Amino acid sequence: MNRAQRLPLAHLWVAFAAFGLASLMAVMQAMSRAEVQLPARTAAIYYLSVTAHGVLTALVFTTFFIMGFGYVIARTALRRPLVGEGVAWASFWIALIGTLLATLVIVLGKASVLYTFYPPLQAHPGFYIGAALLVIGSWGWCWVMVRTYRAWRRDNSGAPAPLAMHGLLATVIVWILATIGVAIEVVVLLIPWSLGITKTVDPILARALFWWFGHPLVYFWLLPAYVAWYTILPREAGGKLFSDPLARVVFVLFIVLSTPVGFHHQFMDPGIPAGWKLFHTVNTFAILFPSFLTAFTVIASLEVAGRMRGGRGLFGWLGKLPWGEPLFTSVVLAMTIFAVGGFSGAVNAGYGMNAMVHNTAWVQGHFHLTVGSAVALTFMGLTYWLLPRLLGRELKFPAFAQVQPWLWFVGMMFFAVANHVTGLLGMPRRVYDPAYFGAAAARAWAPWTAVSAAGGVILFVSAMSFLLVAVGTALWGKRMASPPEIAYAEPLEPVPPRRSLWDRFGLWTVLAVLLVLIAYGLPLFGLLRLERFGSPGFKPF
Ligand code: HAS
Ligand code: CU1
Repeated sequence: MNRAQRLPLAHLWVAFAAFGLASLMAVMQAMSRAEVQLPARTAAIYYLSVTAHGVLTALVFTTFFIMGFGYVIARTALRRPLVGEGVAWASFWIALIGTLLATLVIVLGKASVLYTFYPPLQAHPGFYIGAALLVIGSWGWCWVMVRTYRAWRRDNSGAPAPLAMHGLLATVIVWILATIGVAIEVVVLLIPWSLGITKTVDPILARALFWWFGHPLVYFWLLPAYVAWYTILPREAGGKLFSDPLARVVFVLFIVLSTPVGFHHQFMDPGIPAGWKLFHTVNTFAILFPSFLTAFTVIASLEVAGRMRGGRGLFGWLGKLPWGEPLFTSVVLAMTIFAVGGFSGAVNAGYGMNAMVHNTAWVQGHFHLTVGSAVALTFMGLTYWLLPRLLGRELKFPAFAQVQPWLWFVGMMFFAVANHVTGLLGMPRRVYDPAYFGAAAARAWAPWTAVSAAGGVILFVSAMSFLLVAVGTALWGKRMASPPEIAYAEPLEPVPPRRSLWDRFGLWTVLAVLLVLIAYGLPLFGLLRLERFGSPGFKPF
């Protein structure tokens, strides 16, 4: 392994450690929701566990994986060393220290506030400070990514950006816009309040700032997966990318539309005028469009691959695809699951239908299909592809790597479909006691929570198989004389040699900022002008 590989690998190992710990908690939670009487099962442990699971998967696993993957892309797609490797390492340590601090406080039972940390639930200041350090570390990553791109741009002023880097830059811009909201929430409202400097906090204002961050956060997770679907999958499938310009349009649409949609998480909240909720709804439906484009382009690319491999007839190309390759299987199953998750997302986004599913188990079903599968399963597939290339070792236990994505797929179907159904039957999310104090309605949930617990166990086996392959490869994988190179898919038609409108990141960022100012500036101003009431902090445990 040469020095350049150490930086991404350090990030990946933190991501995997977080994932392993979170998986252990997940299987206990799935059983607890089905009323399996595990030892030491109490409400306090349950909420501690749900907080740790949410933070370690949604915030730590994803962020560290994306940062590591981003460095790989910047170095290999731009074919040059990173600018500011020292800053990259410093950012890694800042993010890691923040993660360890927040995790410690959670494990000590002093921050059972769930990953959304809604006030007036109040955590120990260490939780908010740890989260802030994680974000500050990620800003260092953004800085290195942008500096490296600009150095490349100086030497290649008229050329189109390599598509993989184009997608990663979109990710960086979405992340910077998103984190401004949560930075204001944490620094101005939550840290002073948890330290006792301010006595009360305004929960609606805090929630609005959180969802300014919380929705683009989901596209910060998704866009690196899309980079893999567009630039790595078609090549690994033995084909070509169906359309390069369509992919660029998709990433640009995410830059512009990811943020001004957050009120779709607050349809049921008071204090936000209906007109603004409508504005965010229109934008939400607009942002379905780039994912429809993606569905079209990736399926077309797979068809191209299947036909290049000799597939004939309407569906004959499907059988010709490389189903034995772990990257391929993981990503295709992740995409298939995402088709279902996208459907539940569209349901969530409708004001009337949201009233039916909001705060029910449906929502946890939705996000396990999206971030928990479309994204996480893609990242697992990418790991099977990346580790041999970064470590120079063959994948250890390849049979496990082949079966693991299928286990994830089956486990997730059991888990998430059951959660969608119990949600429709009225089962709340995030509630420890599934018997609901003996309520009659709760009895209808029991068969389904058993299915979802079975799904949880299958997912756990899948997660452990993944970790076994990753750790096994690092420790015992056979050294390769010449590891495969990191290379990206060619488009079906050559990319025009001149930089196009879709590569004008400055222009798209300005448009995105304007939209954020309209979507948040005015309603936040309105909220601040209302008569202010605050809440003291609550610590139920
Ligand atoms: Fe969501 C709640 C709306 C996408 C994550 N979402 C959540 C929460 C999370 C989350 C974590 O409008 C819970 C937050 C909390 O804790 O309270 N979501 C949407 C919409 C989309 C969407 C409209 N969500 C995501 C993604 C996520 C994610 C992506 C993570 C990565 N979501 C909502 C709403 C709520 C919500 C409301 C609030 C609910 C409430 O009341 O609390 C869209 O972006 C979805 C677009 C996707 C598609 C699918 C396209 C399909 C593709 C694959 C095709 C390939 C195939 C393979 C089929 C339109 C691209 C073929 C295979 C061959 C072999 C050929
Ligand atoms: Cu959202």
